[in-house]
Amino acid sequence: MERTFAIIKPDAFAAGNAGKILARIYAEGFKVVGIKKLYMSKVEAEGFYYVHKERPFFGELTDFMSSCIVMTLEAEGAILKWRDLMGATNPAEAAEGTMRKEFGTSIGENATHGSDAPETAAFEIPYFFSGLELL
Ligand code: FUP
Repeated sequence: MERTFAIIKPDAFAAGNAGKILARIYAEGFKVVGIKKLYMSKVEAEGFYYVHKERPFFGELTDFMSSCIVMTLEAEGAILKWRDLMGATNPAEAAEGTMRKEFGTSIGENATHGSDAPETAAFEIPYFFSGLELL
């Protein structure tokens, strides 16, 4: 079993799509081992996305990441499985049936986040969850 870190981003949350995204997560067989709603501060978003700090969209991205649902998901091959269900970063390029195709509106407002590698998941999960929240 593998764990990955997932976010329902502010655009999807505000549009009332969190329930539909969660329903897909369960339908695809993930176990939701941690879940909470939070308001990410600018500083927290900057720490989370530090790998992108030199990119031109960093300011916009870290302003945008505010009211979110953060999750830790578990499944066989959870990292790739959730990346596949999310679809391409740009909703315009995402495959039919993926979360970003269905619920994303632009490359910045793309509905969901998912860890892209085991090392990323190992950083992202404990960034938002303590061990006691993942029992
Ligand atoms: P992903 O792993 O699919 O979320 O994509 P990236 O790590 O490349 O990008 C992280 C986030 O930065 C994206 F979800 C949205 C934002 N972004 C932009 O706003 N513009 C870009 O050109 C690329 C990424």
